[in-house]
Parts: sequence; C-alpha cells; structure tokens
Amino acid sequence: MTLQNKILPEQRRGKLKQLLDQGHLVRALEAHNGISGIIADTVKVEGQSDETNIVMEFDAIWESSLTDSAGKGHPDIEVISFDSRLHTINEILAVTHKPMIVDGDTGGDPNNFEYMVSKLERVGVSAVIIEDKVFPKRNSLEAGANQTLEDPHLFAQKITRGKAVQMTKEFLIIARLESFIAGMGLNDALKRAEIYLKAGVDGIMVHSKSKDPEEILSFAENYKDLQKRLGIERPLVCVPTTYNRIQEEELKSAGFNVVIYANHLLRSAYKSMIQTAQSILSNQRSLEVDGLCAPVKDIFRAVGFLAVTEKDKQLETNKNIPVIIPAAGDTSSMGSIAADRPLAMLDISGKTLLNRQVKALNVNGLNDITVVTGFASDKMSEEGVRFVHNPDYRQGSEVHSLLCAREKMINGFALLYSDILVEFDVIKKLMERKEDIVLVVDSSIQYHDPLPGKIHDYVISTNRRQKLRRNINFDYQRTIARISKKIDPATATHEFIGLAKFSATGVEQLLQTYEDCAQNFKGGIQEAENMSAFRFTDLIQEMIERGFSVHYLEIHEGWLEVHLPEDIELANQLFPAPKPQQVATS
Ligand code: SPV
Ligand code: MG
Repeated sequence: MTLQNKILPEQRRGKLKQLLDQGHLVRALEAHNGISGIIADTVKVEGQSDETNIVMEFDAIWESSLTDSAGKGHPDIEVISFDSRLHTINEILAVTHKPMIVDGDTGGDPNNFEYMVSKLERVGVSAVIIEDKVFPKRNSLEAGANQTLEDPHLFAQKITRGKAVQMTKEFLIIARLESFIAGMGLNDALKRAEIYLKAGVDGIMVHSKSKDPEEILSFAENYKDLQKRLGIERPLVCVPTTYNRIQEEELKSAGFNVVIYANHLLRSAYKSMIQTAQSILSNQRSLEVDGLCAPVKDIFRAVGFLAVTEKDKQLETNKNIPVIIPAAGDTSSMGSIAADRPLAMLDISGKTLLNRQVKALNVNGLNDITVVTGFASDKMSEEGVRFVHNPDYRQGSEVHSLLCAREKMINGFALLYSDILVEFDVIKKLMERKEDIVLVVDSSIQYHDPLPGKIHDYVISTNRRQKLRRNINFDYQRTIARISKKIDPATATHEFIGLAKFSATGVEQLLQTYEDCAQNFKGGIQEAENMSAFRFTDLIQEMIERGFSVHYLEIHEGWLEVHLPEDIELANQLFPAPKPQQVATS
C-alpha cells in the first residue's frame, strides 16, 4: 500500500455513476486481493484514439465472487461468507482509488440483501450486481452446473428492498440476468429485464457463457426498444469472458455501458504460479523461473515498501545529521607548541583533539563528519572523516570555512569548533532539540571572571534569570537576545561554547542572511570590519536582528576550549593517559 491512493468512501462512491452519466464506456478489471487491486488501479498503457495519443487504463474494479472464492481455495457457490467477502473488499479499497463494482451473488434473501447494500454503500463501493438465481447459486461458466432461476417478481422485491435502504443516490443496484446461462433464452431475459426496470433497478447485466456474442448482442438490440417503450434508460453491463473476440468499441456501439473483465488476473496468476512451481521441481533450482517472476523490487515499489525505506532514510538522516568542524585556522595562540600543525592535531594524553571529538560524535550516532582544513592541512589526519580544504583560510573566518562544506549544510547540520572538548551528553542533548537553530551556551560565565588571554563569545539570553526566585524556562522560551565578543562580562548570561545545530530551515535562514550581507554590505558589519572578518557570532547576531529565533541549550561547565598552552595542561589532567600495565611478579 503506497498511501498515495488515499480516498474516502464518500469521494469514491459516486465515481461510477459520474462516469456513466458522462456517457463513458466503463472498463472494469477483476481484483481478488490487495496486490491485484493495485494492478487494476494503476496499470496504464499508451494507445491511440482518433490519431491522438492517449493513456489507457481501467475505470473500475470488479470484486468477483469467482476469484475471491478461488483465491481462498473455495468453489464459487456462495460458501464464502459475506463477512469474508467484505474483508477482501476492504483490503482492495484500502489500496486503490477507483470505483468498485461488487459481485453480490444472489444477494441472499431480501433481509440479507438489505444488510449487504448498507455495508457496501458505507465502505464506498459504487455498485452491487446481484444475479437472479436461487441461493446458493452455482458459478455461471461451468457447463455441467445446475442453474435454477429465481422467480422474477421475488427477485424484483429484493431490488426494491435494497433500493429502500441505501442512503445516497450514488450507490447503484444492478440486476444480472441469468436467462442465457440457464438456457431460458432471449424472451425470458427481456421479460425479466422489464420487471426489474419497473422495480427501480439502476442497471442491467446480461450474462452468457457462449463463445459467440450473438446472444448478448441480440439482447442489447432488444433492450434499446424495451427502454424506449418503458421510458427508462439504464446502463447495460456485459462480461465477455467466453465471447472474448469482440472488442470494446463494438460492445459500446451495441449499447453496452460497462465491460467487465471478470477473472483474468487470477487466471493468469494461477497459470504462471503452476509453471513456476513445476519449473522449480524439474530443475531443482529457481534460476529458470526468473523470467516468469517479477523482480522483488517491482513488488516492493507496488506495495509501497520503497516509499517506506525512503522515509526511513530520511529519519536516519535526521538523526545522523552531518557535522562540520571548521579547523582551518592557524595556531599562533599556542606559541611554539603547535607551530607546525593545526590545533585539531594537538595531542591530549595520547590522542589528538580531533580524535577525541570524533569519538564523542560517534558515540552519539553522528558519523557523517566533515573537517575543513586550511593551516598545515598536510598534517591533518583522522579515520572515518571527510576533509575539505579551504585554500583562502588566511583571508576569512570560521564562517568561510563552514561554507566550504556548504553541500553538507543543506539538510541541516551541526557545527563544532575544532578546539573544544565537550562531554558526550551535551551532544546528545543538543541532538534531541527540535528548534531550527540551537547554540550550546555555558552559564558558568556568570560565576567567574573572563579568563586571561581568551576572547569569550558572550551571550545575553532573552529570559535573564530573576535572581530572586526560581523559575522554569521551557525550551521554546530559551532564545538568545545578543551574542558578541564585546558584551560587558557583568551583563552576559552565558558563553557560546562553539557547538550548534541547524535544521534545514535554520540553514536556509543562515545562508539567506550571509548571502544578503555578502552582497549588500561593503563596510563593517556587526563586529567585523568587513566580510572577510565576519565571524560566526556576527552572523548569528545579524540573524537575531533580522527576526530569526536563535535558541540555546544551557549547560553549566562540561566543556573545555583548547586555545592556549595552559589549556593543554588542563586537558591532560582531565584526560589522563592510561597507566602502563603492571607486570605481575611472583
Ligand atoms: C464472477 O466473476 O464471479 C462472476 C462472473 O460472477 S462469472 O464467473 O462469469 O459468473
Ligand atoms: Mg460471481
């Protein structure tokens, strides 16, 4: 089921009547379960009509008693209960959108028929066809079967009772003449047709098991006169199973309005299944049946499995969003310690800073990591990450490095500065946040002085704490009012730690803001002298001023910036190298 054929009963029910009122020849194909329903509903071929190219498809679905019973391994003798038939009907309705004509067999007695009408109408079926034989009927196509016709007046009462219980004008009750099947001839058929038309039936189906269409064509000819005489016009239905040389055009000009291909999907499937089973037995393998079988992918596509895997992928992408680590900057702040390599390659107790970051990301299911290199890019290495080079790293900031990985940003991404170490749990919490833009900020800045030699990315939140009382700030209320390196530390509520997440919408807002600034600002913007010096904090501040909501995730400590030589010392203390294994002495 693809979920693309969604249709409500009230939207579907009237479709058959509409087609008939418009004078279309309605072409119906049998279905006996969900997959055959999908085929009847969706198969199309290209054809020609009056020298113009047209697409041809079936207009309606025939829910056949023969194939529904056979599909369940049973003979077509009304032994399959109506509830079981209704189950199949619902199964087909769930995966299709075309109108359905249900084969109602004899309809049972008038009481049974009333329930049948009411239940079929309710689920969105467009028409029911009942045959004028006595219950329990025998299928019409078997030459040796005993066919007993119902008294036409009793049958007419059933029609009247059915018409009285239906609730809409859209639902059609069609009477099926079995006179030819029972060998009763044309006059019996015409006599019965007249009685049923007078009883208020919505259409007539004339059935025949002859190989020659003569019977039904002569009936159609006489039916025209009958309608004229009664002043009643009702659609005429045929089922050309045995007389199958005749084409639709000819049936149409003979006066037929509905042509039902009543059992062909089941019969073709049955033949192919037997051939497949025999071939596997003969060859003792299944290679030879490849040509008889549809690729599983076709089945997956038809029943909507590919659509599901596509959505799963989307979900997966949402969880495993790309992470971009701009790591292009030089390491002048480190003096001689890292003169020859990027900060990301600094050793912290035996592992590089980048390796520690990648591990923290991986633990949180984030495996799509892009590192933007610049300074000493030849020294950069880490397994399982993708490197993108920013050749102009000396002219720009981390924003420009970020944009070197633009194609990774588009569907949403996380940004991680290359010089921070953060507790695993902080990343997990950030991934759980649903807002379009979320920056991780540390509230401990309120309790210590600015660290010497550091430039802090100060933040002022919109909901500055009331010092006098406790409070709850819900996630959606946690937004940033200002972000800047130049905020007075005494008024800052937080410090941005260099970790942020953007949804696809957040990225759109970010790129739109950046591009507008790049095109339209020639001089200074925010705290930057020009666009080359335009930093991430400037971009975020600009976005805030343009009315975009920038949310924050508050932490209290739990991270470390490795920017100065003394930071390395601290990091080495926090992440001590594993002790060498002691050798046991005897
Ligand atoms: C059916 O498809 O179940 C029909 C048509 O009733 S026939 O089998 O030809 O009787
Ligand atoms: Mg039938």
